[in-house]
Amino acid sequence: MAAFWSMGPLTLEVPMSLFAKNRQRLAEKLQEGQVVLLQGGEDISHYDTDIQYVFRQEAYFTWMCGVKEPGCYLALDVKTKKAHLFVPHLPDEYEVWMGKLLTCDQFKKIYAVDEVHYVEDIAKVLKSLNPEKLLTLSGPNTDSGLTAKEAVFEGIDEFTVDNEILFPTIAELRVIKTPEEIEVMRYVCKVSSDAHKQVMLYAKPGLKEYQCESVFLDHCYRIGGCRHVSYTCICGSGQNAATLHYGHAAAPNSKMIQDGDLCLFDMGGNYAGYAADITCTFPANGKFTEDQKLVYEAVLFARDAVIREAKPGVLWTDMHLTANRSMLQHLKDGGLLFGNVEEMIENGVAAILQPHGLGHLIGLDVHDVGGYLPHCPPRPSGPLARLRTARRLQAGMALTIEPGCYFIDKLLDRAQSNPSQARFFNWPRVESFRGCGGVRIEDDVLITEDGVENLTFVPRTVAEIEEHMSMGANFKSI
Ligand SMILES: [Mn+2]
Repeated sequence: MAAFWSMGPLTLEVPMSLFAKNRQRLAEKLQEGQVVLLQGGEDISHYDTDIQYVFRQEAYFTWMCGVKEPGCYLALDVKTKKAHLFVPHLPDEYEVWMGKLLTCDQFKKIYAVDEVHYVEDIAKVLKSLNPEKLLTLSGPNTDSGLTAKEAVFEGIDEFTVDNEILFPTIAELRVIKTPEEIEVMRYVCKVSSDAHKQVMLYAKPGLKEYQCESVFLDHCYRIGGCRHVSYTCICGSGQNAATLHYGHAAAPNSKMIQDGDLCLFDMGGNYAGYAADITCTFPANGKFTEDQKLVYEAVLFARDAVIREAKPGVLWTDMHLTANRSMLQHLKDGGLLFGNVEEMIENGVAAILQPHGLGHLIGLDVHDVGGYLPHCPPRPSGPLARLRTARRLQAGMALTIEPGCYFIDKLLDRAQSNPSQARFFNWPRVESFRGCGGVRIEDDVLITEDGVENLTFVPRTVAEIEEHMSMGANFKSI
């Protein structure tokens, strides 16, 4: 029987051939005589205690083999295309605490790799492969500024190591998703979409934000088998919707939701390492006010414009501007802004209302790798500098499309005191929106040969949201 990873009946079976294909794609980009060596993640303790964080595998390692245990290495011999997995040789007494220890042979079957050895034999085994070069992974993550973890082991000094070839090669391969990877992304986006729909049914004034978060986590895990979410849930209601990364330790989704609040909930499950990243904004009481509708539809028009225009060959920076134009035009039509939309963009008005980029690559990392590789357009300066990539779209890329409009006091104050921006705002009208938070609409999409496949299935128009919520706790006892 073919090997697969799953969380049991009714969850997606992820075939190990997905990872074999990734190794195959990598080997095709490299030279005979090269041996790739990746080191997986390690268990991390809470400070000085013997309690560990629930382990999450490092994403490049997942991409190569899907191995879920800590403390492993993977070698890929380019000449033979053979994958050698190295697992920790755990002492027998670990069985008491961890259950039966797997043999190398069992690991080989579970992960469908060619050979399995113990980590202690790594130098010996690699030597027997006689590599001209050992390729290790080292390079910058352009979102975090941190560096990928480079493999090390005792005895590595005896090999010729190259740590420059591998990083741009794998990062580029990770940008283009295979059909097998797309299946997993469809699944995790569907589970996350359904979880958002459950939250919208459950939400009502009088609940605390974290109770909504809890419903999301429950659905993703209980129904979808997603043990993890892809990032800390952002569940902002009312004014908190204007805090882009609300939900952090100092603001743990603990406000009581009020009648009249908009809820901006940005949450995404994670399955087999693959991330979803979806934002829904909806009125807590199930009915938009006219003002809420105006802002919501400005953002929705921006999303719709990008979905219409995104396709291979198009620059992501142009998609960002397309979204800006649609949103600003709609706000102008609604009486919030005055003047020429192009002049607004030139003067940075879009970034007052939406201080973040249109979206980002997504995959094994929620802000996925490959945004600014050496062969790609560099990070723009000015208002587009926040974009996590400036690339031209290609079929097989997965991205988020997440325009937003927020009423952030600090930025509005800045615009008000800057004459080149202040002249575009209808201040009496804009002032009445202060404190109302904001709107973000975030979909996860796949770039296809001729456009976009939206992997997100949640109510999006005002009518769809109100209809969905009419079946929920505001209107029925559920
Ligand atoms: Mn996102």
